[in-house]
Parts: sequence; C-alpha cells; structure tokens
Amino acid sequence: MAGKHVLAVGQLGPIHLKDTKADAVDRMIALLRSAAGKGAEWIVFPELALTTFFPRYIYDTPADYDRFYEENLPSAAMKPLFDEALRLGVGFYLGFAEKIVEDGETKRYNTSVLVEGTGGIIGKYRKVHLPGTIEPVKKANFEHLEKRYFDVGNLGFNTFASPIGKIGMCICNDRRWPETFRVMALQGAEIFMLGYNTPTLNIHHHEPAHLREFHHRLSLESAAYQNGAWVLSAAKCGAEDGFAMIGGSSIVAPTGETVVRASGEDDEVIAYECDLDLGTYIRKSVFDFARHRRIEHYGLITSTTGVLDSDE
Ligand code: ING
Repeated sequence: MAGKHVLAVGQLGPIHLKDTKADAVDRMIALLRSAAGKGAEWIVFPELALTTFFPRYIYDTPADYDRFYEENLPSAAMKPLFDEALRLGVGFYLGFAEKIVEDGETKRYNTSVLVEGTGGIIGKYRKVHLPGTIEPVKKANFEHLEKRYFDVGNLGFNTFASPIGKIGMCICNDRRWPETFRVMALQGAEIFMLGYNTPTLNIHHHEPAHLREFHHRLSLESAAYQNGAWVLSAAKCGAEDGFAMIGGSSIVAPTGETVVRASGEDDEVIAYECDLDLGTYIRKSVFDFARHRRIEHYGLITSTTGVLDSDE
C-alpha cells in the first residue's frame, strides 16, 4: 500500500483501581474524537486499556482478578468505543485482558484487537513475551505478575490487510524482542501498532530510571529502521494509585526517527501524516530481505531458547 495516511496514538494517563471500565472507555472516546478531528484514519490505544495495570498486585484466585477481564469481543464495556469508532469511521487498536474457554479449558490472555473504520474486526493478537514472574518477588511495594495472570499467546505474530496497508500488532514487552518485528516484517508488515504499560522502576534488577525511556525508544526506533516500517506505540502511564509508569507514546518513521512523541503522562493524542512509501525505500535497499538475508546462518534463533552450554 502506498500513499500518505494520518495515523494517531491515544495515550492514556493513569487508570486507578477505583475507576470503572466505563470511565476508561469514555476517556478513549474523547481521544478518538480528537484524533478524528485531526483527520486520523486509525488510532492506537494502550495495552490493558480498560483497567489499571493489575499484574502489579498479588491476587490468589480467579474470583479476585477475573473482574479485570473481558469475556466477549466486543464486550459490553467496549461497545460504546466500537460504536463511536464506527460512527466516525476511524479504525483502532485496543489492548485488553481476554478470558476465553478454548478446548474446554479457561484461558486468560493479554490481547489486542484491530477494528476497521467500517466496524469489522480484522485482527487479534495475544501477547507472546510475558515479563515478570508467576510468584511474587517481594522486592518492592508492587510486583510484575504477567506470567501469573496470563497464558502465553497462541496466535503467533501475523499481519492484517487494511485500507492503510499491512498492519502488524504486538504488546509491550514484545517490543524488546527483535524476533517480534522480523517475523511480521517477513509477512509484509508496513505499520506496527502496540500498546504498553511500563513501570518506571525495575523491581528485578537495579536500573537507573532514565534507562526505562531510553530502552523503550531504542526498541521502537531499531524495529522501525531494521524492518522499514512505521511504529505506533501507545502508553498507559503516569501514577496509577501511586505506581508510576513511563509515557513516551510515539510515532516512529521507517527511517528509525521518532517523528512525534507525547509530551506528558496523561490522556493525549499525537498524530502524524505517515508516508507509507518511506518504508518502501528502506525495504528495497538496506533491508531488502530477499537480497541480503542469509538464513542458512540463522538456525540457532529458532532451534535454541537460551545460550548454548551456558552456566549463567
Ligand atoms: N511491561 C514492561 C515492558 O516490557 C518490563 C515490563 C520493563 C520488562 C522493562 C523488562 C524491562 O515494557 C510490560 N507490560 O511488558
């Protein structure tokens, strides 16, 4: 797909435990309207955009945490957003916690969905790279328990045809793994959309605070350049019940340059006229996969998980 399209990112500020899903949806509808006012054809919302980032808390039974999940698509909570997007003719990416019965088993996924401006659901993705732990580490006044509350995504990394071109989706920690983007770029992805909730404090390793934003930006700019694609990222950020998460929602060009970034840590729309042809030149020169890649030397990437013979 060629040509220029105005695309937007709808950053969300904090969602507190006391906030309802309807509160979150009302805020996203306001962002949607603002994006439409800027001529946007699509808007990207954050990961787990309907609730607070609940994997920071310790819950013992599904009865304690099932309230954070959606059991239908669209769920009753999401429906007003779906309806308004259809009325405005704007497509969107939405992150949410998904609870579903598959082959007779209850599964829970950290999921994102792609909905076209004509209302059709054109894609779904379930987060593959789940950070954190199953059991609490008790090193700070919060945890990171995505491995406790979500199953590993079982849909893989796919691309989805849309009126603005081939879209690839991922979620938060996925952006730190180059395999995420390469697998979708090998399927023709021209635009990557992702949401994230990234705590400012790393509870697993001592890390200077400035590195959080740097690694976020580095991951996206590298992905954009090395795959010749646009990258749109939406934060849910600010202090949720006092637990701070980074902002930095951004739109990155296929050259690897961040062309627009959110300025604050509250609800905010950023938009940019993305020239899809900018990606074409990157993919037909420095990263012309067909001409330059040598897969006969890449076998270890899919044949081994950790470092060979490592005693680390
Ligand atoms: N959050 C964080 C992220 O990957 C994290 C967790 C931060 C892991 C920094 C490692 C380093 O942005 C989610 N939700 O994945």
